[in-house]
Amino acid sequence: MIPDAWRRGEVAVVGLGKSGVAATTLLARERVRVYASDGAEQPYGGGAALAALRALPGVTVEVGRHDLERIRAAAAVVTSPGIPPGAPPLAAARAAGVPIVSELDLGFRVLRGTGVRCIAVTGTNGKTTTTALVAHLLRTAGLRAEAAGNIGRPLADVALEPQRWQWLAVEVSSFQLHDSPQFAPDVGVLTNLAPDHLDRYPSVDAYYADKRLLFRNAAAGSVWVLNGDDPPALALAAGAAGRALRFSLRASADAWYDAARRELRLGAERLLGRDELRLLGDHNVANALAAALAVRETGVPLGRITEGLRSFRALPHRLEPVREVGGIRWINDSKATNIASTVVAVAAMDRPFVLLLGGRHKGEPYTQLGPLLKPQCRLVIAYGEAGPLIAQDLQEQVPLERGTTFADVVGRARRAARSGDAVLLSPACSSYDMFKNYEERGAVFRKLVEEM
Ligand code: UMA
Repeated sequence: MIPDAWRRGEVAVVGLGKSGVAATTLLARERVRVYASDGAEQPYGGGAALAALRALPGVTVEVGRHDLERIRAAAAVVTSPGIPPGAPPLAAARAAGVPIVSELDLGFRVLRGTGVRCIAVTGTNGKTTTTALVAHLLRTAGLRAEAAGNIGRPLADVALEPQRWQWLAVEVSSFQLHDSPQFAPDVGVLTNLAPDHLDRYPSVDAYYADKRLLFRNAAAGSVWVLNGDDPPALALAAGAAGRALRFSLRASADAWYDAARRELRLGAERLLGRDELRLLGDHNVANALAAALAVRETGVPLGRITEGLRSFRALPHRLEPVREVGGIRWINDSKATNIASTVVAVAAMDRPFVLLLGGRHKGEPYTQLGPLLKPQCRLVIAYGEAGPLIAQDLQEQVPLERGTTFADVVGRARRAARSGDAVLLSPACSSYDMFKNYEERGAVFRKLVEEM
């Protein structure tokens, strides 16, 4: 629950995107005084949300600056995932000895009191699909379950509603784990580990260290669902209290893919055939196995899990087939904001394809994509801020063109692709040079394809 010290003083909420807006509203409901600030003149949360916050008793809202004096004097700071740990308001709080907790931790503290149980999903890739799968499987089994966290709905927002959930499927990013001392899921899933977010972390180890915080409150009753094919993921969980279960695409495990029979299995039991799972790529088989294993731990019978896996469809922006035009399949994988995700998308291609690659560079070289692209990639169209770097890294290895605007990029793809091909938007970069976020990038792609 909320510490008494917070009620005696004032809590500073830093950042007013979705997380900050929900955290402020929740604190106000818990009768805590709040100073909520955002460094931008127009925070992500938007005008209507801010007006609603201003109307709450005990809440002061400031945009365009953070009052560092006021933050230093706060009883605690509640931070949003998008705020780097070194940002001035957090540095000021830390220097003044003010405890910093994440919005996730705040939401969890309040929700724990309602008795809801929690399956947390983290990892570099596949966590959103796995989280959505977990929620879908639980609901198919008739349980009251909700998906929350990095997938788009802050935990603090879930804590605000009167609805009593039995289970939460919570996607947690490394950013959210950073300041979450009390977060303690009943079941924790680690999908995989690969370098990411090198624009925010000084090293891959620093990023992995935040991921390891999933296990910080591990107890004898904890259950960990781990990727048995991913040595770094297994190493990260080594020594954590509780029971570890593994999923694998390669060998028999607690959940595994039997390649010879083309079926997904839970130990000795058959879940369903590969063709019954309507998702592209082996990585999605791994996501399905992870979700099945986690949900089986809640007591859902196998038949219900199979039913849920059969009825699940790809999420928007994640290897999402948009449309076929003139025999060309257009695929929106805008969510691929790092090289590991693009590698996964390329591996899922079962036909020649044109690849749209670009956006804001995140630190890793693109050269590693070359050998994977050679067999089937007809053309790479490099665009955005990262365009020159991508061209430099790949032009010796694959046919490559430079695009300008996003419409120009899509137009070039249309001219280059032939009937029977795919056009894959899997940019390996963040979208922030041209778009608000990856969702907007995917939506613009979809619109251009639908207008064809
Ligand atoms: N800001 C300041 N001061 C600073 C820096 C930033 O005030 O020094 C402000 C910005 O002006 C902005 C706000 O902080 O208004 C942004 O907060 P935020 O980026 O945390 O945005 P939210 O809307 O709260 O969204 C966050 C997650 N965003 C990030 O992790 C970057 C969302 O994940 C998540 O869905 C949401 O909380 C609900 O839990 C998005 C994401 O991109 C989808 N996640 C990354 C990923 O998946 O790779 C980790």
